[in-house]
Amino acid sequence: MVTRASTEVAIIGSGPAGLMLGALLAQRGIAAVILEQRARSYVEGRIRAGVLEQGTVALLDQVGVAGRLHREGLVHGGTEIAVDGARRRIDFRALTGKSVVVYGQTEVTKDLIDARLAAGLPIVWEADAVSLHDIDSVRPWVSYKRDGDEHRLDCAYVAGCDGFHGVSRKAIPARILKTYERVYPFGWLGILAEVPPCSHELIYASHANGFALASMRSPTRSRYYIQCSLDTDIADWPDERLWGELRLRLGPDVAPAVTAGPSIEKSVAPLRSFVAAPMQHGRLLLAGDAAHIVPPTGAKGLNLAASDVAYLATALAGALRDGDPTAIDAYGPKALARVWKAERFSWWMTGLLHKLHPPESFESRMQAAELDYLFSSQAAQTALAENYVGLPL
Ligand code: RFL
Ligand code: PHB
Repeated sequence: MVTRASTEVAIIGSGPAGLMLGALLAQRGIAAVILEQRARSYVEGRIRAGVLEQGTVALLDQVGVAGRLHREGLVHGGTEIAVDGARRRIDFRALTGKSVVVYGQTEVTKDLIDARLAAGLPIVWEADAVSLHDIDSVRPWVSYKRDGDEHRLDCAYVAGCDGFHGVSRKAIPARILKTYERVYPFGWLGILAEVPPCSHELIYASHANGFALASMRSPTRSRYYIQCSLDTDIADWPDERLWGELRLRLGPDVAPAVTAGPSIEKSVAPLRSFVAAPMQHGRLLLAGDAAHIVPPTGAKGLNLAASDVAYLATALAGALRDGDPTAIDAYGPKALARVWKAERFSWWMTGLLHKLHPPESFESRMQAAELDYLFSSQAAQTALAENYVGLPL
């Protein structure tokens, strides 16, 4: 027996894209059901991004879930770039008038889930074998299994917010979907620890041994990363070795401020740039990591998910409330224009700060010249700052 239900928008995935879209649609009186393959505890436990652009904060404000963010989030008016220990502060506020907020993706996700459930809006956890049907028609539907039972959800539109490994993008025929990709020949080894951060702002460090990043989640919780090879085995990186390498790469001024402590989480993430186009096919609309991936260097992944769904909510409201189906067609091109600029910035910042080239090569001299230019030119610092704080929505 198949249990049937219907809604206006079937949202696949309860990451930041799916949850924010759900909140924006609810605000416009549009019904949506979120189908998530994982359990709530798993979704709420995933450690990922940490930096929110002002535009992302504004969206969370708009949907009324930014209370805790404003209490606990750390407002950063700048960041530091360190090159072999020499430091330069990029003053976001002076250069752009804007700042960013350090508040974990984990917390954003929890806040959105709590608000959605408190409002009595549906999330189906542990939805297995989610599959999209008839997306070329005006009556698409989604099938899934839960506890072994078969379900069918009829809808007007499907929002594919199921991340890079989800099923939605794969539902677009290969002859239509074009993908653009760069896989970087290194990863990031990350550590989360209950220790105070080494600085009140983030430090992005370029060092002969490779990139390092000092970040944080709160005044008592630190998040650090180092560039590592893709075949890194975390067993080879006991906490003490990792703290030592961080101190080395961050430089002698910062090293004494790095408080070591036991890791709460330690993992290796590969770095990738990826864009899939178009972001719409028939009644299927992709948003967030389902459509594009950036390397984390520019802190853009979560923020792009937010800008996508801001555009998507407007497009869906145009189609479903204002009777203007062409509103949907505007979504993909508008989102992609912003996505490509964030891809460019993330790729540029990755190339600027990572060890990529042999020491005496032409490319490594170009990289050194670019860093020197950044340190000495206000125009170059402004270009970094305006991209980092987020291009306009
Ligand atoms: P998400 O967060 O991946 O959420 C997708 C959701 O869809 C669910 N799902 C399915 N549900 C139903 N059926 C299926 N078949 C499904 N397949 C998947 C998943 O369980 C999940 O709940 O995508 P979204 O919403 O687009 O949000 C994007 C952001 O999460 C992402 O851009 C950032 O977290 C990227 N990212 C980072 N970005 C930064 O800016 N800074 C970082 O430090 C940073 N670290 C990271 C990251 C991404 C990582 N991934 C994807 C593995 C670290 C990691 C490990
Ligand atoms: C993080 O805190 O996890 C973080 C911050 C900035 C980045 C990437 C990750 O660019």
